[in-house]
Amino acid sequence: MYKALIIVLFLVSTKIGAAHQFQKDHININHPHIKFVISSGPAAGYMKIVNMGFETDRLIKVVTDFADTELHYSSVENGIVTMSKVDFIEIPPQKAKSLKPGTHHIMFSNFSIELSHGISLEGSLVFENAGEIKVLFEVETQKSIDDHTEH
Ligand SMILES: [Cu+2]
Repeated sequence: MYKALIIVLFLVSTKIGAAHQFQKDHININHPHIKFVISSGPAAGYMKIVNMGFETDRLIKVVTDFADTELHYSSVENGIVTMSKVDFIEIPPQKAKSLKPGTHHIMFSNFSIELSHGISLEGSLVFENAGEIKVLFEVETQKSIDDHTEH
């Protein structure tokens, strides 16, 4: 009985570790990662942001020392993908917002480092209410089979 319980607890904590998430106040950042095609970039950043608070919060900027960043929104019209810069990404209260291909994402450009699959890069997400949240972006090639984008 005890043995089974210990195994269950171990599995649960392992799962949390593997989930790769960061939290501050009411904001939880799940699996921040950067997908690249060529090692010099540009590359897009994706993650799931959960707002457990009772007020809307906004991601207003991303700060790194390895690249320039912009917040982007992409949409498809008549089969053509258009990307445009946005001033913020809104996270409604008690909701999760996924930054993923085909919608809001972070655009990284002018890299000062070479991207390679499996490395982690430090950065900060700045929110209007929650303030600065430090995260580690996991770097993945676009071809990665282990695709967590839909999380
Ligand atoms: Cu973009």
